[in-house]
Amino acid sequence: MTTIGRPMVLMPIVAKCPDGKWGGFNFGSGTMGAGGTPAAGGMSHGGGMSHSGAPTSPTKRQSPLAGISVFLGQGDDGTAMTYMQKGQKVKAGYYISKSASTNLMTEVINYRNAEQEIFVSLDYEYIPNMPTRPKEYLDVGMGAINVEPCGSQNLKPPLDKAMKYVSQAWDVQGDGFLLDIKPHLHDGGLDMTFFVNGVQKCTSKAVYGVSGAADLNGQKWETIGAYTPCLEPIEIKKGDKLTMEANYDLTKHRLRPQSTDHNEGAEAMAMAIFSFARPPY
Ligand SMILES: [Cu+2]
Repeated sequence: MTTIGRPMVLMPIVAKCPDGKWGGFNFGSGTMGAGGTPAAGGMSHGGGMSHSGAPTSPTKRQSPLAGISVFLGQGDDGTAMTYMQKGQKVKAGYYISKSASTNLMTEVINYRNAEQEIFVSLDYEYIPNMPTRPKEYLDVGMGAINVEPCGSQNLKPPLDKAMKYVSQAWDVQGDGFLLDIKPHLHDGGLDMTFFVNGVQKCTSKAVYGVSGAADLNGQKWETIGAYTPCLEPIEIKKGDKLTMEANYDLTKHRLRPQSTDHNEGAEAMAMAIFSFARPPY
């Protein structure tokens, strides 16, 4: 979900690839709007996300998609997104002026060979009556990091054993806080752990079966419906290294079916979505 009329806070987190190019998912001027989804935190299932773009400049406020800013990007139902929780010391918020308009883009899969009516709904909490952006609140943007920033985002975990994916280091190029970092895994994923300079900061677990189990060709199929939250803001500073680990085990949870032929064996993914709160540079 985006708002229009507000420049996006660009992510100061980049991955340098062995070939000298820059990895995905955070977008500099070269990658944004180049055919993938413009949603920095959004899922890019099949989006053309190359890893050839210019690095994000933490000092450059203006997004190439001028005046469009990601307010919310989710890959899964069931887990709220939080800019600020009760008692949080880091004051952060996404300011929406009364003249802003919003835009929603969504992608759904229909596993039944029949028309279905769907509803997209959003519950939100907000602080009312703020005619201007309060200076004491850090500005926020949305970003994402991926375990394989230099390769394909589509993973193929083994069918018969557990598999741990460890990311290369992502380089932090500006100071701030990661808020509410959460995984985006596909069915089969168990959890994801985040590290700053090798120090473990949080583990988030996939929660299966939130909306019950489906019957798929006579077999019970539970899908990921939520993640346990990482609610403590994670401070990051210029020069820090950010890494992540993702665990898959297809002996515990099956992959979701392909949308094309409904056979088992769609791809897996391991990325993390977060809000980034930063002081003015
Ligand atoms: Cu995905």
